[in-house]
Amino acid sequence: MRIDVVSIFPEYLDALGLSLIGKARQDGLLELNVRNLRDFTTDRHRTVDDTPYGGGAGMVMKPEPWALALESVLAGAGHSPATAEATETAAEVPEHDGAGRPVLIVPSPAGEVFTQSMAHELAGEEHLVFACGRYEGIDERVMEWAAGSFRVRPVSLGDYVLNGGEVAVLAMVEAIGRLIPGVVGNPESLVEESHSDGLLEYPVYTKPSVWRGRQVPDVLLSGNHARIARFRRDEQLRRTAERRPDLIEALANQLDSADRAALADPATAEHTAAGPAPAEPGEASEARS
Ligand code: JD8
Repeated sequence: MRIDVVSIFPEYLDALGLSLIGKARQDGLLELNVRNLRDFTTDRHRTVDDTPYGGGAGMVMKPEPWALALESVLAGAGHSPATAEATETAAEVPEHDGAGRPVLIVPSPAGEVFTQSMAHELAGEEHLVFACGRYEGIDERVMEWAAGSFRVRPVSLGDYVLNGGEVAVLAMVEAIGRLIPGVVGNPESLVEESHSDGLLEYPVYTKPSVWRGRQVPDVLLSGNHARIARFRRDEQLRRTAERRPDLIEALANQLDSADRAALADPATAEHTAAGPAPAEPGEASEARS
């Protein structure tokens, strides 16, 4: 997969040189290029913003530097930039609905919310381009113009306001990049994680089995895989019902009787999440403190 990012703070994306994504780039599983939008300005002050038409607070990002930067991305990927008339008639996109065109993701609080299923969808693409806005946003005509050469998708990370698109791009590139075959060492772990089965993931524990008086649920020490699987499923159901009832709603017709039992009567699940160990003789247990 090829990823291009355009930003006025290219250093923000340096984090994508670390960890799994950094290794995927070294291993050639992912090619990622970052361009500084200011390199596509033509004035000596490298101006990328101006006042908003219609008034209002803040500044808006100028269209021309964006067009020059995105044309450079297309040229870099061997795509011929769409000619003006092509953009005019973007509506009559050739019959193959432009599947060959790169996807231009424009992070925006006004975008479609990013999800794990969108991450899977985008992980199947050859070429993703991310346009990181700042200020009050990018002149809207840029997205209209870009539709002649890209499949344009405004995407939001979630219902809160950031100062720009860079943080959203960091999150999206990580969520998408780790789904590329070979990036995550053991693909098994991709199967078990949150949102993979519509439920939040179960709690995890490691040594020591008693830590500061707190025991690991002993079912996990039992070696009985069926009981362990049931315990974990019940924990997933309980957490999801508590923290994300909307997800339980969405899964309603996929829950079996054991699931409903766990949801109906939390106590049924064995040894719910780790609690204080029974007090040693003479030792006052925290719980009572
Ligand atoms: C891109 C400029 C800042 C937004 C005035 C604050 C995504 N989930 C998300 N929240 N916010 C963003 C986001 C914010 C951005 C830009 C994405 C470009 N800003 C603007 C409008 C209000 N300032 C985002 N993805």
